[in-house]
Amino acid sequence: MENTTIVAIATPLGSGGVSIVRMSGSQSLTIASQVFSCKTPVMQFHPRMMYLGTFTAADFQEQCLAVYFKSPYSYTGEDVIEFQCHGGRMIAQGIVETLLSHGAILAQAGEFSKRAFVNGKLSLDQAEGIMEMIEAQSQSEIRAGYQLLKGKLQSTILSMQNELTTLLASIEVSLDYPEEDIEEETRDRVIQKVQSLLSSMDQLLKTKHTGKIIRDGVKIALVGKPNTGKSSLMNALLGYERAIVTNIQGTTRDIIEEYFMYRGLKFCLVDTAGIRQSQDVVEKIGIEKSWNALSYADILLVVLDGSQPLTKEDIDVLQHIPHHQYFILINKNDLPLAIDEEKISSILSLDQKSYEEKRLYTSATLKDVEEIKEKLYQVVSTKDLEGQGVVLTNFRHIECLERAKQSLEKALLDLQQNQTLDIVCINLKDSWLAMGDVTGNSQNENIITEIFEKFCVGK
Ligand SMILES: Nc1nc2c(ncn2[C@@H]2O[C@H](COP(=O)(O)OP(=O)(O)OP(=O)(O)O)[C@@H](O)[C@H]2O)c(=O)[nH]1
Ligand SMILES: [Mg+2]
Repeated sequence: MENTTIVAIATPLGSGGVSIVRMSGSQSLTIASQVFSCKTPVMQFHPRMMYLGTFTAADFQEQCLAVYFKSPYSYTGEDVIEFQCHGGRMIAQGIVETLLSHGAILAQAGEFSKRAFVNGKLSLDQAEGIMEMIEAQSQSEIRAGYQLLKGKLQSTILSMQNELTTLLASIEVSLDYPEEDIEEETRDRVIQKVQSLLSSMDQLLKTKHTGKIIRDGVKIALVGKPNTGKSSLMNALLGYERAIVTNIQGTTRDIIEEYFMYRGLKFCLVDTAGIRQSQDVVEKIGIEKSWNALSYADILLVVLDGSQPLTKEDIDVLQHIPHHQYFILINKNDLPLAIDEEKISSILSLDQKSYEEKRLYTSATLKDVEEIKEKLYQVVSTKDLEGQGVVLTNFRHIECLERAKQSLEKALLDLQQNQTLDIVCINLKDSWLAMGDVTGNSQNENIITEIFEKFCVGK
Protein backbone atom coordinates (compact mmCIF):
# COMPACT_ATOMS: atom_id res chain seq x y z
CA MET A 1 0.00 0.00 0.00
CA GLU A 2 2.80 2.46 0.92
CA ASN A 3 4.27 2.24 -2.55
CA THR A 4 1.20 3.16 -4.53
CA THR A 5 -0.04 6.65 -5.15
CA ILE A 6 -3.82 6.84 -5.27
CA VAL A 7 -6.14 9.37 -6.83
CA ALA A 8 -9.87 10.10 -6.82
CA ILE A 9 -12.36 12.92 -7.16
CA ALA A 10 -13.07 14.08 -3.60
CA THR A 11 -16.16 16.20 -4.33
CA PRO A 12 -19.62 14.90 -5.41
CA LEU A 13 -20.01 14.09 -9.08
CA GLY A 14 -22.10 16.58 -11.02
CA SER A 15 -21.80 20.23 -11.88
CA GLY A 16 -20.81 22.79 -9.28
CA GLY A 17 -18.47 25.72 -8.79
CA VAL A 18 -15.39 23.71 -7.91
CA SER A 19 -14.30 20.08 -7.99
CA ILE A 20 -11.39 18.68 -6.02
CA VAL A 21 -9.14 15.85 -7.16
CA ARG A 22 -7.05 14.33 -4.40
CA MET A 23 -3.85 12.33 -4.85
CA SER A 24 -1.96 10.63 -2.02
CA GLY A 25 1.27 8.66 -1.91
CA SER A 26 5.01 9.02 -2.21
CA GLN A 27 4.86 9.78 -5.96
CA SER A 28 2.30 12.59 -5.67
CA LEU A 29 4.74 15.43 -6.21
CA THR A 30 6.59 13.69 -9.05
CA ILE A 31 3.39 12.81 -10.90
CA ALA A 32 1.98 16.32 -10.41
CA SER A 33 5.21 17.86 -11.75
CA GLN A 34 4.65 16.08 -15.07
CA VAL A 35 1.19 17.58 -15.65
CA PHE A 36 0.96 20.83 -13.73
CA SER A 37 2.96 23.90 -14.61
CA CYS A 38 3.17 27.20 -12.80
CA LYS A 39 5.77 29.85 -11.86
CA THR A 40 7.06 27.74 -8.97
CA PRO A 41 8.12 24.26 -10.14
CA VAL A 42 5.97 21.62 -8.47
CA MET A 43 9.00 19.93 -6.91
CA GLN A 44 9.66 23.19 -5.01
CA PHE A 45 6.11 23.69 -3.73
CA HIS A 46 5.81 24.88 -0.16
CA PRO A 47 3.38 22.78 1.82
CA ARG A 48 -0.11 24.21 2.43
CA MET A 49 0.23 26.98 -0.15
CA MET A 50 -2.16 27.42 -3.06
CA TYR A 51 -0.54 27.62 -6.51
CA LEU A 52 -2.35 28.79 -9.62
CA GLY A 53 -1.20 26.99 -12.75
CA THR A 54 -2.14 24.98 -15.79
CA PHE A 55 -3.03 21.34 -15.73
CA THR A 56 -2.39 19.63 -19.05
CA ALA A 57 -4.80 16.75 -19.58
CA ALA A 58 -4.98 14.51 -22.66
CA ASP A 59 -7.76 16.52 -24.34
CA PHE A 60 -7.71 19.91 -22.63
CA GLN A 61 -5.80 22.39 -20.53
CA GLU A 62 -7.32 23.67 -17.30
CA GLN A 63 -6.30 26.64 -15.22
CA CYS A 64 -6.66 25.46 -11.66
CA LEU A 65 -5.22 25.57 -8.14
CA ALA A 66 -2.93 23.01 -6.56
CA VAL A 67 -2.05 22.57 -2.91
CA TYR A 68 0.57 20.28 -1.43
CA PHE A 69 0.44 18.65 2.02
CA LYS A 70 3.77 17.19 3.01
CA SER A 71 3.89 13.86 4.83
CA PRO A 72 3.10 13.37 7.70
CA TYR A 73 1.05 16.58 7.93
CA SER A 74 -1.77 15.52 5.63
CA TYR A 75 -5.11 13.75 5.97
CA THR A 76 -3.59 10.39 5.02
CA GLY A 77 -0.21 11.02 6.60
CA GLU A 78 1.40 10.67 3.14
CA ASP A 79 2.38 13.28 0.58
CA VAL A 80 -0.91 14.64 -0.75
CA ILE A 81 -1.66 16.97 -3.66
CA GLU A 82 -5.10 18.36 -4.26
CA PHE A 83 -6.22 20.05 -7.46
CA GLN A 84 -9.12 22.47 -7.28
CA CYS A 85 -10.50 22.70 -10.78
CA HIS A 86 -13.65 24.16 -12.32
CA GLY A 87 -16.70 22.15 -11.35
CA GLY A 88 -18.18 19.63 -13.75
CA ARG A 89 -17.74 15.93 -14.08
CA MET A 90 -15.66 15.89 -17.28
CA ILE A 91 -12.89 18.26 -16.09
CA ALA A 92 -12.27 16.41 -12.83
CA GLN A 93 -12.50 13.07 -14.57
CA GLY A 94 -10.02 14.21 -17.26
CA ILE A 95 -7.60 15.24 -14.50
CA VAL A 96 -7.95 11.87 -12.78
CA GLU A 97 -7.41 9.99 -16.06
CA THR A 98 -4.28 12.03 -16.77
CA LEU A 99 -2.88 11.30 -13.30
CA LEU A 100 -3.67 7.61 -13.79
CA SER A 101 -1.77 7.60 -17.08
CA HIS A 102 1.25 9.03 -15.22
CA GLY A 103 1.38 6.25 -12.66
CA ALA A 104 -1.25 6.92 -10.02
CA ILE A 105 -3.89 4.28 -9.37
CA LEU A 106 -7.57 4.76 -8.71
CA ALA A 107 -8.43 4.86 -4.99
CA GLN A 108 -10.82 2.29 -3.58
CA ALA A 109 -13.81 3.36 -1.47
CA GLY A 110 -12.50 4.79 1.81
CA GLU A 111 -8.87 4.24 0.88
CA PHE A 112 -7.71 7.75 1.85
CA SER A 113 -9.23 7.31 5.31
CA LYS A 114 -7.86 3.78 5.58
CA ARG A 115 -4.37 5.13 4.89
CA ALA A 116 -4.97 7.79 7.54
CA PHE A 117 -5.81 4.97 9.95
CA VAL A 118 -2.83 2.81 8.94
CA ASN A 119 -0.53 5.81 9.34
CA GLY A 120 -1.86 6.53 12.82
CA LYS A 121 -3.64 9.78 11.87
CA LEU A 122 -7.06 8.49 12.89
CA SER A 123 -8.44 5.70 15.04
CA LEU A 124 -11.28 3.59 13.64
CA ASP A 125 -13.92 5.34 15.70
CA GLN A 126 -12.58 8.73 14.61
CA ALA A 127 -12.85 7.65 10.97
CA GLU A 128 -16.43 6.56 11.67
CA GLY A 129 -17.01 9.97 13.26
CA ILE A 130 -16.10 11.58 9.94
CA MET A 131 -18.58 9.32 8.17
CA GLU A 132 -21.29 10.14 10.71
CA MET A 133 -20.71 13.85 10.15
CA ILE A 134 -20.90 13.41 6.39
CA GLU A 135 -24.14 11.45 6.63
CA ALA A 136 -25.70 13.53 9.42
CA GLN A 137 -29.26 14.76 8.97
CA SER A 138 -29.44 16.82 12.13
CA GLN A 139 -27.16 19.03 14.21
CA SER A 140 -27.23 16.51 17.06
CA GLU A 141 -25.84 13.86 14.68
CA ILE A 142 -23.12 16.23 13.55
CA ARG A 143 -22.25 17.00 17.17
CA ALA A 144 -22.03 13.28 18.03
CA GLY A 145 -19.87 12.59 14.95
CA TYR A 146 -17.63 15.52 15.86
CA GLN A 147 -17.12 14.19 19.40
CA LEU A 148 -15.98 10.91 17.84
CA LEU A 149 -13.68 12.69 15.43
CA LYS A 150 -12.19 14.70 18.29
CA GLY A 151 -11.29 11.38 19.91
CA LYS A 152 -13.62 11.57 22.92
CA LEU A 153 -14.60 7.89 22.72
CA GLN A 154 -11.08 6.87 21.83
CA SER A 155 -9.62 8.50 24.93
CA THR A 156 -12.30 7.00 27.20
CA ILE A 157 -11.54 3.56 25.81
CA LEU A 158 -7.78 4.01 25.93
CA SER A 159 -7.94 4.89 29.59
CA MET A 160 -10.01 1.77 30.33
CA GLN A 161 -7.56 -0.32 28.31
CA ASN A 162 -4.65 1.20 30.23
CA GLU A 163 -6.27 0.25 33.51
CA LEU A 164 -6.69 -3.30 32.23
CA THR A 165 -3.08 -3.43 31.08
CA THR A 166 -1.86 -2.34 34.52
CA LEU A 167 -4.13 -4.88 36.14
CA LEU A 168 -2.93 -7.69 33.86
CA ALA A 169 0.68 -6.75 34.58
CA SER A 170 0.10 -6.87 38.34
CA ILE A 171 -1.56 -10.29 38.03
CA GLU A 172 1.40 -11.56 35.97
CA VAL A 173 3.74 -10.41 38.75
CA SER A 174 1.70 -12.20 41.41
CA LEU A 175 1.70 -15.37 39.27
CA ASP A 176 5.50 -15.20 39.12
CA TYR A 177 5.66 -15.03 42.94
CA PRO A 178 2.92 -17.44 43.93
CA GLU A 179 3.00 -17.02 47.71
CA GLU A 180 -0.45 -17.33 49.10
CA ASP A 181 -0.83 -13.91 50.76
CA ILE A 182 0.24 -12.02 47.63
CA GLU A 183 -2.26 -14.03 45.61
CA GLU A 184 -5.08 -13.23 48.07
CA GLU A 185 -4.21 -9.57 48.18
CA THR A 186 -4.07 -9.41 44.37
CA ARG A 187 -7.41 -11.15 44.06
CA ASP A 188 -9.16 -8.54 46.25
CA ARG A 189 -7.57 -5.67 44.39
CA VAL A 190 -8.47 -7.19 41.01
CA ILE A 191 -12.09 -7.65 42.11
CA GLN A 192 -12.30 -3.99 43.11
CA LYS A 193 -10.71 -2.82 39.86
CA VAL A 194 -12.92 -5.01 37.66
CA GLN A 195 -15.99 -3.74 39.51
CA SER A 196 -14.94 -0.17 38.96
CA LEU A 197 -14.26 -0.85 35.26
CA LEU A 198 -17.68 -2.45 34.96
CA SER A 199 -19.32 0.60 36.42
CA SER A 200 -17.47 2.91 33.98
CA MET A 201 -18.54 0.60 31.17
CA ASP A 202 -22.16 0.75 32.34
CA GLN A 203 -22.02 4.54 32.38
CA LEU A 204 -20.74 4.55 28.84
CA LEU A 205 -23.25 1.97 27.60
CA LYS A 206 -26.10 3.94 29.18
CA THR A 207 -25.54 6.70 26.63
CA LYS A 208 -26.73 4.38 23.87
CA HIS A 209 -30.33 5.39 24.62
CA THR A 210 -29.50 9.01 23.87
CA GLY A 211 -27.48 7.74 20.91
CA LYS A 212 -30.56 6.03 19.51
CA ILE A 213 -32.51 9.28 19.79
CA ILE A 214 -29.75 11.14 17.96
CA ARG A 215 -29.43 8.49 15.24
CA ASP A 216 -33.04 7.45 14.62
CA GLY A 217 -34.92 10.49 15.87
CA VAL A 218 -37.75 10.51 18.40
CA LYS A 219 -40.86 8.69 17.25
CA ILE A 220 -43.99 10.74 17.94
CA ALA A 221 -47.42 9.28 17.12
CA LEU A 222 -50.59 11.35 16.76
CA VAL A 223 -53.52 9.19 17.86
CA GLY A 224 -57.20 9.73 18.54
CA LYS A 225 -60.66 9.18 17.12
CA PRO A 226 -61.48 10.53 13.63
CA ASN A 227 -61.73 14.26 12.91
CA THR A 228 -59.97 15.54 16.02
CA GLY A 229 -57.33 17.24 13.86
CA LYS A 230 -54.39 14.78 13.89
CA SER A 231 -53.49 15.35 10.24
CA SER A 232 -53.98 19.09 10.61
CA LEU A 233 -51.59 19.05 13.57
CA MET A 234 -49.10 16.99 11.59
CA ASN A 235 -49.15 19.58 8.81
CA ALA A 236 -48.80 22.44 11.31
CA LEU A 237 -45.85 20.73 13.03
CA LEU A 238 -44.12 20.03 9.72
CA GLY A 239 -44.85 23.48 8.37
CA TYR A 240 -46.28 22.19 5.09
CA GLU A 241 -49.35 20.32 3.85
CA ARG A 242 -48.19 16.71 3.99
CA ALA A 243 -51.38 14.90 5.04
CA ILE A 244 -54.84 15.17 3.53
CA VAL A 245 -57.28 17.06 5.75
CA THR A 246 -61.06 17.02 5.29
CA ASN A 247 -64.07 17.21 7.56
CA ILE A 248 -64.95 13.61 6.62
CA GLN A 249 -64.31 11.10 9.41
CA GLY A 250 -61.78 8.44 8.44
CA THR A 251 -59.81 10.63 6.02
CA THR A 252 -56.43 9.19 7.02
CA ARG A 253 -56.33 5.45 6.35
CA ASP A 254 -52.68 4.54 6.52
CA ILE A 255 -49.71 5.53 8.63
CA ILE A 256 -47.89 8.64 7.37
CA GLU A 257 -44.33 9.26 8.65
CA GLU A 258 -42.33 12.41 8.19
CA TYR A 259 -39.31 14.01 9.90
CA PHE A 260 -38.97 17.48 11.31
CA MET A 261 -36.09 19.13 13.16
CA TYR A 262 -36.37 21.10 16.36
CA ARG A 263 -33.41 22.55 18.30
CA GLY A 264 -31.07 20.37 16.26
CA LEU A 265 -32.88 17.14 17.07
CA LYS A 266 -34.65 14.84 14.63
CA PHE A 267 -38.30 13.97 15.32
CA CYS A 268 -40.18 11.36 13.33
CA LEU A 269 -43.85 12.27 13.28
CA VAL A 270 -46.42 9.52 12.65
CA ASP A 271 -49.98 10.41 11.66
CA THR A 272 -52.46 7.58 12.14
CA ALA A 273 -55.98 6.66 11.08
CA GLY A 274 -58.71 7.86 13.46
CA ILE A 275 -59.66 5.08 15.86
CA ARG A 276 -63.35 4.00 15.77
CA GLN A 277 -65.50 0.94 15.07
CA SER A 278 -65.49 0.51 11.32
CA GLN A 279 -66.77 -2.09 8.87
CA ASP A 280 -64.63 -0.77 6.02
CA VAL A 281 -61.92 -3.36 5.26
CA VAL A 282 -59.23 -0.83 4.36
CA GLU A 283 -60.01 1.51 7.25
CA LYS A 284 -59.96 -1.43 9.69
CA ILE A 285 -56.39 -2.29 8.65
CA GLY A 286 -55.40 1.34 9.14
CA ILE A 287 -56.99 1.39 12.61
CA GLU A 288 -55.08 -1.77 13.53
CA LYS A 289 -51.88 0.10 12.66
CA SER A 290 -53.01 3.04 14.82
CA TRP A 291 -53.34 0.74 17.83
CA ASN A 292 -49.83 -0.58 17.14
CA ALA A 293 -48.48 2.97 17.02
CA LEU A 294 -49.63 3.42 20.60
CA SER A 295 -47.08 0.89 21.75
CA TYR A 296 -44.06 1.60 19.55
CA ALA A 297 -44.01 5.40 19.68
CA ASP A 298 -41.49 7.03 22.02
CA ILE A 299 -44.03 9.73 22.82
CA LEU A 300 -47.78 9.74 22.16
CA LEU A 301 -49.79 12.81 21.28
CA VAL A 302 -53.39 11.89 22.07
CA VAL A 303 -55.55 14.32 20.13
CA LEU A 304 -59.04 15.25 21.36
CA ASP A 305 -61.52 17.68 19.83
CA GLY A 306 -61.91 20.26 22.59
CA SER A 307 -64.98 21.79 20.96
CA GLN A 308 -67.03 18.59 21.43
CA PRO A 309 -68.00 16.54 24.48
CA LEU A 310 -65.98 13.36 25.09
CA THR A 311 -67.28 10.31 23.23
CA LYS A 312 -67.03 6.57 23.74
CA GLU A 313 -64.26 6.46 21.10
CA ASP A 314 -62.18 9.09 22.92
CA ILE A 315 -62.56 7.13 26.15
CA ASP A 316 -61.52 3.93 24.39
CA VAL A 317 -58.25 5.57 23.27
CA LEU A 318 -57.60 7.21 26.65
CA GLN A 319 -58.04 3.86 28.40
CA HIS A 320 -55.46 2.22 26.16
CA ILE A 321 -52.56 4.62 26.59
CA PRO A 322 -49.61 2.48 27.63
CA HIS A 323 -47.54 3.63 30.58
CA HIS A 324 -45.05 5.76 28.80
CA GLN A 325 -44.59 9.33 27.72
CA TYR A 326 -47.72 10.99 26.38
CA PHE A 327 -49.44 14.34 26.09
CA ILE A 328 -53.13 15.09 25.80
CA LEU A 329 -53.76 17.67 23.12
CA ILE A 330 -57.04 19.51 23.49
CA ASN A 331 -57.26 20.65 19.88
CA LYS A 332 -59.57 23.15 18.15
CA ASN A 333 -58.85 25.58 20.95
CA ASP A 334 -59.91 28.41 18.62
CA LEU A 335 -63.52 27.21 19.21
CA PRO A 336 -65.43 27.33 22.54
CA LEU A 337 -64.36 24.57 24.93
CA ALA A 338 -66.97 21.80 25.41
CA ILE A 339 -64.90 18.85 26.56
CA ASP A 340 -65.05 17.52 30.12
CA GLU A 341 -61.47 17.68 31.36
CA GLU A 342 -62.23 16.33 34.80
CA LYS A 343 -63.43 13.15 33.19
CA ILE A 344 -60.23 12.89 31.15
CA SER A 345 -58.03 13.22 34.22
CA SER A 346 -60.09 10.65 36.10
CA ILE A 347 -59.83 8.13 33.20
CA LEU A 348 -56.08 8.68 33.25
CA SER A 349 -56.00 8.46 37.07
CA LEU A 350 -54.12 11.75 37.25
CA ASP A 351 -54.44 14.38 39.94
CA GLN A 352 -55.04 17.96 38.83
CA LYS A 353 -51.37 18.94 38.80
CA SER A 354 -50.16 15.87 36.90
CA TYR A 355 -52.99 16.25 34.42
CA GLU A 356 -52.08 19.88 33.75
CA GLU A 357 -48.50 18.86 33.08
CA LYS A 358 -49.71 16.47 30.41
CA ARG A 359 -52.38 18.64 28.84
CA LEU A 360 -51.81 21.13 26.06
CA TYR A 361 -54.35 23.39 24.38
CA THR A 362 -53.68 23.54 20.66
CA SER A 363 -55.17 24.89 17.51
CA ALA A 364 -54.02 23.36 14.26
CA THR A 365 -56.04 25.97 12.40
CA LEU A 366 -54.10 28.79 14.06
CA LYS A 367 -50.86 26.78 13.59
CA ASP A 368 -50.35 27.11 17.31
CA VAL A 369 -47.83 24.27 17.78
CA GLU A 370 -44.58 25.75 19.13
CA GLU A 371 -45.43 24.70 22.68
CA ILE A 372 -45.88 21.08 21.53
CA LYS A 373 -42.40 21.08 20.00
CA GLU A 374 -40.82 22.54 23.10
CA LYS A 375 -42.58 20.01 25.37
CA LEU A 376 -41.43 17.14 23.15
CA TYR A 377 -37.88 18.44 23.27
CA GLN A 378 -37.96 18.79 27.05
CA VAL A 379 -39.08 15.17 27.43
CA VAL A 380 -36.10 13.77 25.54
CA SER A 381 -33.47 16.36 26.34
CA THR A 382 -30.82 15.01 28.69
CA LYS A 383 -27.38 16.14 29.77
CA ASP A 384 -25.92 13.64 27.31
CA LEU A 385 -27.79 15.23 24.44
CA GLU A 386 -26.66 18.76 25.13
CA GLY A 387 -23.32 18.05 26.68
CA GLN A 388 -19.90 17.65 25.21
CA GLY A 389 -19.44 14.07 26.36
CA VAL A 390 -19.32 10.77 24.56
CA VAL A 391 -22.62 9.39 23.31
CA LEU A 392 -22.73 5.95 21.73
CA THR A 393 -24.51 6.38 18.41
CA ASN A 394 -22.81 3.62 16.44
CA PHE A 395 -24.14 0.03 16.56
CA ARG A 396 -20.67 -1.39 16.02
CA HIS A 397 -19.22 0.46 18.99
CA ILE A 398 -22.11 -0.68 21.18
CA GLU A 399 -21.62 -4.30 20.12
CA CYS A 400 -17.88 -4.19 20.87
CA LEU A 401 -18.41 -2.56 24.26
CA GLU A 402 -21.11 -5.04 25.20
CA ARG A 403 -18.65 -7.82 24.36
CA ALA A 404 -16.01 -6.11 26.48
CA LYS A 405 -18.49 -5.85 29.34
CA GLN A 406 -19.43 -9.53 29.11
CA SER A 407 -15.78 -10.54 29.37
CA LEU A 408 -15.36 -8.30 32.42
CA GLU A 409 -18.43 -9.90 34.00
CA LYS A 410 -17.01 -13.37 33.32
CA ALA A 411 -13.72 -12.32 34.89
CA LEU A 412 -15.55 -11.04 37.96
CA LEU A 413 -17.51 -14.28 38.30
CA ASP A 414 -14.31 -16.31 37.97
CA LEU A 415 -12.70 -14.19 40.70
CA GLN A 416 -15.67 -14.57 43.00
CA GLN A 417 -15.70 -18.34 42.42
CA ASN A 418 -12.01 -18.54 43.25
CA GLN A 419 -10.91 -19.60 39.78
CA THR A 420 -7.18 -19.38 39.13
CA LEU A 421 -5.84 -15.98 38.16
CA ASP A 422 -4.58 -17.16 34.77
CA ILE A 423 -8.16 -18.04 33.79
CA VAL A 424 -9.24 -14.58 34.94
CA CYS A 425 -6.53 -13.10 32.73
CA ILE A 426 -7.99 -14.74 29.62
CA ASN A 427 -11.27 -12.87 30.08
CA LEU A 428 -9.54 -9.61 30.93
CA LYS A 429 -7.51 -9.88 27.74
CA ASP A 430 -10.68 -10.63 25.73
CA SER A 431 -12.22 -7.51 27.20
CA TRP A 432 -9.14 -5.45 26.23
CA LEU A 433 -9.37 -6.78 22.66
CA ALA A 434 -13.11 -6.08 22.36
CA MET A 435 -12.46 -2.47 23.46
CA GLY A 436 -9.65 -2.30 20.93
CA ASP A 437 -12.07 -3.31 18.17
CA VAL A 438 -13.75 0.08 18.65
CA THR A 439 -10.61 2.14 18.06
CA GLY A 440 -8.75 -0.35 15.87
CA ASN A 441 -5.85 -0.95 18.24
CA SER A 442 -6.80 -4.63 18.42
CA GLN A 443 -5.68 -4.79 14.77
CA ASN A 444 -8.70 -6.89 13.77
CA GLU A 445 -8.28 -6.93 9.96
CA ASN A 446 -11.87 -7.98 9.14
CA ILE A 447 -13.32 -5.07 11.07
CA ILE A 448 -10.92 -2.60 9.48
CA THR A 449 -11.72 -3.72 5.93
CA GLU A 450 -15.46 -3.72 6.57
CA ILE A 451 -15.45 -0.18 7.94
CA PHE A 452 -13.53 1.49 5.15
CA GLU A 453 -15.56 -0.24 2.44
CA LYS A 454 -18.54 1.77 3.67
CA PHE A 455 -16.80 5.06 2.83
CA CYS A 456 -17.23 6.68 -0.55
CA VAL A 457 -14.45 6.83 -3.15
CA GLY A 458 -12.35 9.94 -2.56
CA LYS A 459 -12.77 9.93 1.24
N1 LIG B 1 -61.57 24.96 14.16
C1 LIG B 1 -60.65 24.02 14.03
N2 LIG B 1 -60.78 23.04 13.13
C2 LIG B 1 -59.80 22.13 13.03
C3 LIG B 1 -58.65 22.18 13.81
N3 LIG B 1 -57.83 21.13 13.50
C4 LIG B 1 -58.50 20.46 12.54
N4 LIG B 1 -59.66 21.04 12.25
C5 LIG B 1 -60.68 20.59 11.28
O1 LIG B 1 -61.15 19.33 11.66
C6 LIG B 1 -61.42 18.51 10.53
C7 LIG B 1 -60.65 17.20 10.64
O2 LIG B 1 -59.26 17.47 10.55
P1 LIG B 1 -58.20 16.33 10.23
O3 LIG B 1 -56.88 16.93 10.47
O4 LIG B 1 -58.46 15.72 8.91
O5 LIG B 1 -58.57 15.28 11.38
P2 LIG B 1 -57.97 13.85 11.65
O6 LIG B 1 -57.92 13.68 13.09
O7 LIG B 1 -56.72 13.68 10.89
O8 LIG B 1 -59.12 12.92 11.04
P3 LIG B 1 -59.00 11.40 10.50
O9 LIG B 1 -57.93 11.36 9.49
O10 LIG B 1 -60.36 11.17 9.95
O11 LIG B 1 -58.73 10.55 11.68
C8 LIG B 1 -61.02 19.36 9.32
O12 LIG B 1 -62.17 19.97 8.79
C9 LIG B 1 -60.08 20.40 9.91
O13 LIG B 1 -60.07 21.61 9.17
C10 LIG B 1 -58.50 23.26 14.74
O14 LIG B 1 -57.53 23.41 15.50
N5 LIG B 1 -59.54 24.15 14.81
MG1 LIG C 1 -56.19 12.37 9.45
